[in-house]
Amino acid sequence: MDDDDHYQSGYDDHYQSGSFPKDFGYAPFDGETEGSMDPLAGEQKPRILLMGLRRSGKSSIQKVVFHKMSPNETLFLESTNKIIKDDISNSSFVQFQIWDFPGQIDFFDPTFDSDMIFGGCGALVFVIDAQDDYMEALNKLHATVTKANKVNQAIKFEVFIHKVDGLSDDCKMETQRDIHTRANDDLADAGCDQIHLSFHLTSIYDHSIFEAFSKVVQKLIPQLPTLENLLNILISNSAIEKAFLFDVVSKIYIATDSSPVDMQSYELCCDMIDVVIDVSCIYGLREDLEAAAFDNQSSSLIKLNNGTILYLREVNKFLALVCILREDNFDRQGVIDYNFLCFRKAIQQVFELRNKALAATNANNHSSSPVSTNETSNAPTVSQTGAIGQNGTVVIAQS
Ligand SMILES: Nc1nc2c(ncn2[C@@H]2O[C@H](COP(=O)(O)OP(=O)(O)OP(=O)(O)O)[C@@H](O)[C@H]2O)c(=O)[nH]1
Ligand SMILES: [Mg+2]
Repeated sequence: MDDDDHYQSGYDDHYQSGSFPKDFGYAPFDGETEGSMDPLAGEQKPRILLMGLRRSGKSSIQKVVFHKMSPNETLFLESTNKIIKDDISNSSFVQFQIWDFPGQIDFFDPTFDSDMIFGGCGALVFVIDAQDDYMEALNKLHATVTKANKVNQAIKFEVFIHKVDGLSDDCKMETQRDIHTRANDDLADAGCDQIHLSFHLTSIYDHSIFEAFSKVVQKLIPQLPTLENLLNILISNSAIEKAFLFDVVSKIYIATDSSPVDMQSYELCCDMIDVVIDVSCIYGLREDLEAAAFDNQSSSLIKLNNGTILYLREVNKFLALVCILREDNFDRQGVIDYNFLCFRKAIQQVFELRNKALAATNANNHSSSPVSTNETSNAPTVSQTGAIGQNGTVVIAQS
C-alpha cells in the first residue's frame, strides 16, 4: 500500500505541474439542450457509451481524459444517477459525444430505450474494476454486449480492465487473460462468436487511459488510413523515428505512423504537449487566452540527453504533430520543415473534404446517417518522390 501511495502522490505532483489551465479546454455542454444551436448536435455525431458497474471508474475516466481533472480529485466524484451526455466537438477530428451511464442501469426497465441508446452508438466502453471481484461485472458485460449487438451490429466493444495501478505486472497479465477468456467463453456459449471484444489495461494514474481512449477514438475516425499514410510518408522522408498526430486538448493521439507504439514514447510526447501549453500560457501573448496557449506559431524543440529530439509543430487549431527523432538526423531541419508543410497542407485537404461532406449532410437536412465512411476514397492521395537527400520532398497529389 505504501508503494501505491508513493506512486500516486509522485504521479500527482507531476500531473499537477503538467495540467492544463482550466480555461484551455472543451466548452461546457449542457446535455439537456441537445440539438439546439449546434447543427451537428444529436444523432449525427458518433456516440461513445461508458458503461460498467457502480464505482468502476466511468465518470473518473471521462473527467480525467476530457476535462483535465486530476486523478486524485476523482475520489470526490459522486455516483452518477442519470445519463450524462458530454459533447466533445471542439476538436475538428474528434467529434463525438460521450454518454456516462449510472452503474445501476437496468436494461429491462421499460424506460430504457435501447434502440435510441445503442442505435447511434459508435463504441461501447465497458469498464471493469480490476481491483474488485469481477464476476458480476462479467455477467453485466455479457448482458450489455449481447443486448447492444442485437440493436446495432456496428458497435465496437471496448473492455477497459481498469484501476490496474493497484496490481503487479504479473497480476495485470493474469487478470487480463482471465477476463479475456471468460468473456469470450460466455459469448461463445451464447452463440455470439461474431461479437468482437477489444481489451485494454487502464488506469487514470498514468497514461494508459489516454492511450486506450486514443485507440477507441481512432476506430471512429473514417479518415484514419489517410492520416496514417500521410504520417508514414512524412517519417520515411524526414528520417523521423516516430510521429503522433495529437488532439492537443485531450492528448489523445488520433493517428500515428504504422511502426509499433511504445508506451514511453507516447508518454514523452504527452508530457511535451503539457510543457508547451504551460509555457505558452505563462509567457504567451495574452490578447486571446486560447490562442496564446496554442496557435499557428506553436512549435517546440526539446533535446534529450540520449541523443534524441522531440519536435512539436502546430497542424491546426486542434492538432499538433509530435515527432521523435535522432539528433544526428536533425541537421537537415530544412527538409523536415519543408516536408512538414506538405504534410500540413495534406491534412488541411482532408479537413476541407470532411467539412464539405458534413455540410452536404446538413444540407440534406435531418439525414440521420453519419458522415459517409467512403469519403477517405476522395481524400488526397500521397505519392512520394525520392528519399531525403535526393530531393527530400513529399509530393501531395490530388487524385
Ligand atoms: N486506483 C484507482 N482508482 C480509480 C481509478 N479510476 C477511478 N478510480 C476511483 O474509483 C472510484 C469510483 O469512480 P467513479 O468514476 O465515480 O465511478 P463510476 O463508475 O462513475 O460510478 P457510478 O457513477 O456510481 O456508476 C473513485 O473513488 C475514483 O477515484 C483508477 O484508475 N485507479
Ligand atoms: Mg459515475
